[in-house]
Amino acid sequence: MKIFVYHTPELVPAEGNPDCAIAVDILRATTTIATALAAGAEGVQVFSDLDELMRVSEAHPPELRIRVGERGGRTVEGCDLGNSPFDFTPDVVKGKRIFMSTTNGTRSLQKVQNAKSVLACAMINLGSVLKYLRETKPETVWIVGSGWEGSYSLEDTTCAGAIAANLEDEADFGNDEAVAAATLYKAWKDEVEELFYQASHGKRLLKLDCAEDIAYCAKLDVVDVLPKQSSAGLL
Ligand code: 3SL
Repeated sequence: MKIFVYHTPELVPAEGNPDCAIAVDILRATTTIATALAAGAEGVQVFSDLDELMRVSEAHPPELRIRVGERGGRTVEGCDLGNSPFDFTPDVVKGKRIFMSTTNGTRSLQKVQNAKSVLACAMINLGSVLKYLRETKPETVWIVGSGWEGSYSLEDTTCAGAIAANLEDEADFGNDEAVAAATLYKAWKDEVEELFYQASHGKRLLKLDCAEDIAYCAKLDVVDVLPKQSSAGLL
């Protein structure tokens, strides 16, 4: 297994396709996706474009769909929910299809759609992703951080590093970013929540009164789900 880390979707190589691509958007899209599936959502379809989300979801029965839209941390007008994982409770999402567009996370998922397998990873489902990688042993793995509008993000690199650091005895690191991410995670693994408060998006969410979201997003292995792309979305 050879692990490559890319800090943003923009840094993903234009050529080549990995055996497995893992999108990471700790604050908060991939955390919310894992939470929604653990709460019984039927599946999650991601869109970088809001108009496309509205158009595609129109064909789905209204009582069986949830439109999720976030821009700049806030809920998009006309959507049912924003991106706080706390809103995705079983009574709200069970049996429903989620149509989701967020500022950065859904873009990174779309960017790697052609990989042989595509996963969404957060700290809260890290163990499920590690288990999948150990069982399937993909030859090449790309871990793609979502960043913020094209820039590096500390929290996504921390999670990418958590994957890489946990596999360092079983895998090779394919680029310096993988080494750096693993080093970052090992230095902060006992204070991940603290680190997230220092991240620029952590500070943005604090201004929006989302401290509890950050604390939840920093938790390790609270759900046992593996969001994996299929023709029907992430299941
Ligand atoms: O950028 C994203 O995709 C979002 O996760 C941002 S937020 O945490 O919902 O503000």
